[in-house]
Order: sequence, then structure tokens, then C-alpha cells
Amino acid sequence: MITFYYSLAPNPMKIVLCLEEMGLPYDARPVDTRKGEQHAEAFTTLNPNAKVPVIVDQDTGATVFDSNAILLYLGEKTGRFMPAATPAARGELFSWLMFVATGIGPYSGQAVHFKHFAPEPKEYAVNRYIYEAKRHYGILDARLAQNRYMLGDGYTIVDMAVWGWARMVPFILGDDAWAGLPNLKRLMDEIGTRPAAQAAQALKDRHAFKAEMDEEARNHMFRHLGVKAA
Ligand SMILES: N[C@@H](CCC(=O)N[C@@H](CS)C(=O)NCC(=O)O)C(=O)O
Repeated sequence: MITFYYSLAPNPMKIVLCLEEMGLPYDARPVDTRKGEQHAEAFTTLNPNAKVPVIVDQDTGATVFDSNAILLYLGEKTGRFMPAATPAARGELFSWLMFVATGIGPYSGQAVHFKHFAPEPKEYAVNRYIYEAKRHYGILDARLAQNRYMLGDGYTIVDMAVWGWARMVPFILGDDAWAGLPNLKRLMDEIGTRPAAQAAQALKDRHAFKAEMDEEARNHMFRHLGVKAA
């Protein structure tokens, strides 16, 4: 059994998809980040970074945080949705997984923050993060023009990592963004029809998370508010 700490945000959603694809039993524990539950001591003991997702694997005693680390952990644990165990294939796995972890995730997150949540003036930040997020998604699209999946012919944990954020491309980049990313759209549509993705989406019916991004939520999630950095 795996204890899975989650919200419905992009990084935890990658992990639900993966747990469902692998058929691993899990006990899903909601962490309502708009209510500040990520800052509770019991949670920061598991993840000092105070963010979801986290898993605790009761079979092995391992606690793992950071979505892409969890994908790699689950891939190694089960041996499923992984590329061939050759140095060349592992090199590709590490490269693309880290590209998603260090590029797609952070630029998408900042693009969403500045576009949808930050106060004015924000034009410079919006331009920078939308530009960089778009550039990163373009790299995925070009890769998927040459390959059915991110690592070639087989569906892997890298495609699951991409799905977490890329299914939300219109919210991140704008309503017309799919027009410039047809290959990425094709992969998102394909993953979206998988029973595991549908089970992952159904997780939203299990718990009523706080919906309002009000002052309480902003204070828990944007903790720089009211603090002078320098
Ligand atoms: N690098 C981390 C980022 C995790 C992350 O940013 N999680 C968000 C949800 S997608 C979160 O917990 N936000 C709450 C907060 O920032 O207070 C990962 O990939 O898991």
C-alpha cells in the first residue's frame, strides 16, 4: 500500500496517473494547499518543501517527494513504463524527465502565477514566463513530431510527467495555444482516453478542496506577500 498526499494540481496529478497505470493500491490523503495544510508539521516532516505530491511506500518504508522523483521511484519499483535498461535509453530517460522537472514545471508554474494571480504591474514577468513556457512546449512538440511518445515507441513515465502540466496548455499559454502544438495535443488526447487518466480525473469527486483563491489562500500559497526580500 502507498500513502499518497495530493491536491488536484498538475504535479500530484502525474502521480495519480502513474499509480493508476501501474495498478498500485494507494490511500489518497488530500492536502488542501489553499487552507495551508501543506505547512502543518506532520506534512513538512515528509516534505520539507511543503508541497504536494508526496508518497510513503508502506512496503519499503520509503518517503519520496517531488513528482518526477516519485515517477522514477515507481518506475524502478515496478519496472513498468520504463525504457530499455541500456545506457543510451537511460540517458534519454534522465534527460527528458529532468527537462520536464526543471523546465516545463517551473516555467508553466510561473506563467500561470503571473498571468492569472499576480498583481499589476506584471507585463514584463508575464512576457518572460509565457515566452519561456511556450519555448519549452515547442521543444516537446518537435520531439513528438518525430516520435509517438517522448522516448520513442513506448509509453513511459516521461509521458506521464508531461501530461501533468501539458493537458492544461490553454490555461497556461492561452486558448489558441494548441494550434501551434499539434503533436503534443495528439499525445494529450491519447493519454486522456486511457482508463488510468479517467480514473485520475475522477479523484476530484473524492474530496471537496477549497475552490476560492482568496486572501487566506494567497497567504498560504504565496508566502512572500507582506515580506520584503531585501
Ligand atoms: N518540484 C515539485 C513542485 C511541487 C509543487 O509545486 N506543488 C504544488 C502543487 S502543483 C503545491 O504543492 N503548491 C502549494 C504551495 O506552493 O504552497 C514537484 O514536482 O513535485
